[in-house]
Amino acid sequence: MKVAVLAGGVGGARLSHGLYRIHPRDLTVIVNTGDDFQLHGLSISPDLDTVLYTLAEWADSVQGWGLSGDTRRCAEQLARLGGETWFQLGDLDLATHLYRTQRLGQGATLTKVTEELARSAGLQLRLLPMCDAPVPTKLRLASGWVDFQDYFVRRQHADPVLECRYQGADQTPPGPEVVKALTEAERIVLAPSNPFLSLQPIFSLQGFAELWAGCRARKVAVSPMIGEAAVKGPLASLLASLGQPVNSLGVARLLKDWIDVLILDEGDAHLIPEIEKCGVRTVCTLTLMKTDSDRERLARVALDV
Ligand code: FO1
Repeated sequence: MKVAVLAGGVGGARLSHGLYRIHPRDLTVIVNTGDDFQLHGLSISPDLDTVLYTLAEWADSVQGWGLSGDTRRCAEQLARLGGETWFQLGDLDLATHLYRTQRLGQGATLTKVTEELARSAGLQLRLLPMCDAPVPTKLRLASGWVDFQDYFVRRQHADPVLECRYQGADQTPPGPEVVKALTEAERIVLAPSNPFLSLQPIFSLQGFAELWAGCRARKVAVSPMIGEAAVKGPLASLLASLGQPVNSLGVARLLKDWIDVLILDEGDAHLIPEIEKCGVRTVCTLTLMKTDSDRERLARVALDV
């Protein structure tokens, strides 16, 4: 079965890993690039790297991002020099940014560079950025518009968000390999990623709604909310500040025009009647992924729906 996944962030990486372990061939992971930015003259793609490292089993599994066992000698020296260290780049992680920046500078597309990195990591699946041009996510806080990593890392996503903007998305089509993978897919999985920060950037791409409507695959999402809390990151705060219920019903309302089925945590079964009123079918299971076998089990549920 040809499977395509939309993913961003740590939750997206973890379910992608589960899918990869049970279904390594005919799998395409399409990753949000709205978090991408330039720092120290380097092109940094955090969600692509988090998915790559997790699939390759190189990731720091506690933190979710960066490389297991990485060191920070360069960051320590940079701090001595008075450089910017608010965004922590590990010594081994730097190699990825140096490689990507070098290859992009030689005219390679982000899709091509990502394919090279996946091959170097020994991965059999297709790992794709959602598009090749920059589509930076911006967030409006009380103090005004800020870039994504300023909001997410520098400010530790502590500020209420009043509006999200996916700059340039409506003039940027999804990459040709993305179109092909989604059109050919027999199952599309929306990983438990933040709908505002990881999925909406993909939905906002030029022509994506038409492309999506033409995809025959069943579209199954895994809710990133368990109870009133996000498993990781600022989703609960975003649901509250952007006027949605702070639970999987809020997620269902955001995704209802994009999905057929929402997989939610067993503890949230009481939300099913309200969710099904949105026209979304539901499946209940344990959705917290603490171990690799949790990831595989949830992946199997997403494919068996
Ligand atoms: N997140 C942080 O909270 N602090 C960091 O210093 C940080 C560094 C970092 C470096 C490389 C990378 O790929 C991700 C990194 N992240 C960091 C996580 C990143 O901000 C988020 O994973 C995504 O942008 C949102 O999912």
